[in-house]
Amino acid sequence: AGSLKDSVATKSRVHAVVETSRTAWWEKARFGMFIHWGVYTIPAGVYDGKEYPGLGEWLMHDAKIPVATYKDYAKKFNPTEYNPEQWVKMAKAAGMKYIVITTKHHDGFALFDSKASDWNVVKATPYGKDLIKPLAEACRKQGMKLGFYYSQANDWNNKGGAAADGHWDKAQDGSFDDYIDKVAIPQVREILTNYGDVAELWWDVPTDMTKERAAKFLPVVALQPNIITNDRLGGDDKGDLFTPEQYIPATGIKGLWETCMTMNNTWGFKTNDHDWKSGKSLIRNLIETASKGGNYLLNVGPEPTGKFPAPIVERLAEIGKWMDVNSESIYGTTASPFKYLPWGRATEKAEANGNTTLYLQVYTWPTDGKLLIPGLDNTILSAKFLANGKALTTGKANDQLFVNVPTAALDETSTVIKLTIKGK
Ligand code: FHN
Repeated sequence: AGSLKDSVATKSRVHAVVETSRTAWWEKARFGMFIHWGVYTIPAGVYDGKEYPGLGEWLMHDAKIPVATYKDYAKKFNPTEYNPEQWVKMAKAAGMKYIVITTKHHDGFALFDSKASDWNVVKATPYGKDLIKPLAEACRKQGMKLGFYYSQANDWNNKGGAAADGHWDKAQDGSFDDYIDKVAIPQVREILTNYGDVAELWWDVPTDMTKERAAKFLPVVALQPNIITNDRLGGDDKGDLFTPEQYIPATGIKGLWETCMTMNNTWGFKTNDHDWKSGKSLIRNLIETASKGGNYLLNVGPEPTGKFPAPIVERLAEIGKWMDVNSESIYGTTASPFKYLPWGRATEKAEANGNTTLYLQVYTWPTDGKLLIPGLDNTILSAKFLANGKALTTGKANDQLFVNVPTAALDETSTVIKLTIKGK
């Protein structure tokens, strides 16, 4: 029999992650937590008595809130329930291996102590303390990698910052290059200097960013030689990561990629967005993404108090229950070798002994109890439920290998079958 790769339709891409020490953790991680947090959680989608339909963190722009009015919200930002240890614990329990937090979003509000602008949590809020520092400490303590989102171009409060479709308040006007030189670059230096190792740098919305302006940031990024950067700095910088957003690419991608998604319809907390995706659909997104060789960055929008909204806590726990017994089928796996499986997806792991482990991610159970694996020619050495190790028998009919399985999952976590097959 040919190798697994020969026998199934040729892969629509080559899994070309360059295994270097700098990116080795990436494929092992597969699952991270995005956190969007800031002053926009105070109005939380409502301005002047009107509910705005857009993203919570875009309210200042969508409602054209004047700078002075928006800055007043900071006087109410006092996250007394902020508990970064607990945040990291919840991320870890869900099976997440890294956290990416907005250190400064488009409203220009810095969640860290910055000398480059007083529009920050220490100077502008009653809370008066750096929010990033304790999170970095909690991540270090709990072995969680930490990444930083930084809105390098859009800044609707610091003078001269870009605004995707123009400023609405004269107080925002100023030189964009002055903003880059005096706010953005110094702040990127602050976040890459003051909080220890930074695993990922998440640029976003490169409005007005030219090659020359983008190039100015690179010597600062070099302060963190092992950092992985995304493809949104601007200019012709592609970074290390392709970053589809709110969707999973139809076919696999060459190299490192990460899709980021929300659990409802907003990144930043909104009082009235209750359109939550089910835990099951979030687990499916994780499986789909890993089965194409990508990472899943799932967003949390904490409330202004620092609490995670209850629906998010519930979903993180549900994902964690599935990951407790199935994470081996996600971490350190590579994309499915199959072009198509009628009943679900697969992830793969090459074993040191030359054999291959296949994790069959079953969504639809066969009514006849025979899970056919089209295109698999290799000898099946063993088959079992990953969740409880229960052995399964296999067979072959009309030249198609199959696994004998029940007609439905034993429970909501027994959805993965671990196959050991001979060779590649
Ligand atoms: O404009 C931002 C948005 O607020 C959010 O941060 C997302 C997350 O990927 N990025 C931009 C929209 O693409």
